[in-house]
Amino acid sequence: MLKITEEQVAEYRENGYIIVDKIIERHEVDLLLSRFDKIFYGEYETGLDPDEVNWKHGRDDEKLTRQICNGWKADRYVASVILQAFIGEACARLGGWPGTRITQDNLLWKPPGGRPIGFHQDSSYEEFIVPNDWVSCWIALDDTTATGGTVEYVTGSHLWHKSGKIKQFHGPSDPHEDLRIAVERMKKGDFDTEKVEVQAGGGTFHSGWIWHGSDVNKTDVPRRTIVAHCMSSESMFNPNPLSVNRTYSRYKKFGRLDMEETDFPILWTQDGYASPFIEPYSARQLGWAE
Ligand SMILES: O=C(O)CCC(=O)C(=O)O
Repeated sequence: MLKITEEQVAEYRENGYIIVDKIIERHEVDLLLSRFDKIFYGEYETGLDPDEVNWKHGRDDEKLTRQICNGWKADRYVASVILQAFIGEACARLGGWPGTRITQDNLLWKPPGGRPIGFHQDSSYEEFIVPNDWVSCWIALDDTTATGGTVEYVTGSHLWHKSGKIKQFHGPSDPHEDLRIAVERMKKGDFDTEKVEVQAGGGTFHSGWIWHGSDVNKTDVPRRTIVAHCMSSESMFNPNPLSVNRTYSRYKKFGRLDMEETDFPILWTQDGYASPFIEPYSARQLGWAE
């Protein structure tokens, strides 16, 4: 079971990400791959749509990187892998939090020839949360290679200024457009990037403020990934009406800023708590309505 060390915390603080050889087991990788085939074809095990379906078979461009957010709500097999306490513990340790909630999972599928994801800072998209600081656990479901459109980080860029949303997230012809503007603003002459090459089951943890994206998949095999985008267990909705998120602010209750565990479950806290429904739900003993 993954345990984050002091050295990894120091590396994360300096670079904005760490690479980990193994996060989940091979049988969990195989389980998720078998669920990808269903979810991206619109077959939802719980009967509930994921929060975001940015690509659907037959509806969208075959060359786009396919993306679904909060697949765990649609599929309890996905929940059984991505809602695990050790992922929450690792994120809390890296983020310096007392505990971890999941904001959303991301299922990503870049086919051969699949187009880029524009370079961005995740937390710019999380303005509806206070504080909007994410730690994300990015897990490869295929072995990744530099030419295979794997994720790429701009080392140390989590310490740059906070930019807003980028012009084009999905399939831009110039994935570095907004990154270049950030680089000019920071007066950075040059900077280092790292393309993540790991075996299936391995991956990374990255800061919500690190600049990252991914290029075209130039290989003849797909690159599939699942990401747990996590926040502090103490996060609240942003009371600023200008910070509404069209999908996730719908979970805010009238007159309240706290977040419901049903929508944003707690994976782990230092006091030994996790949302009690996760285990029976992942074990398929409970359905959504229960
Ligand atoms: O895997 C990718 O191509 C991008 C992933 C990403 O943007 C993220 O995990 O925040």
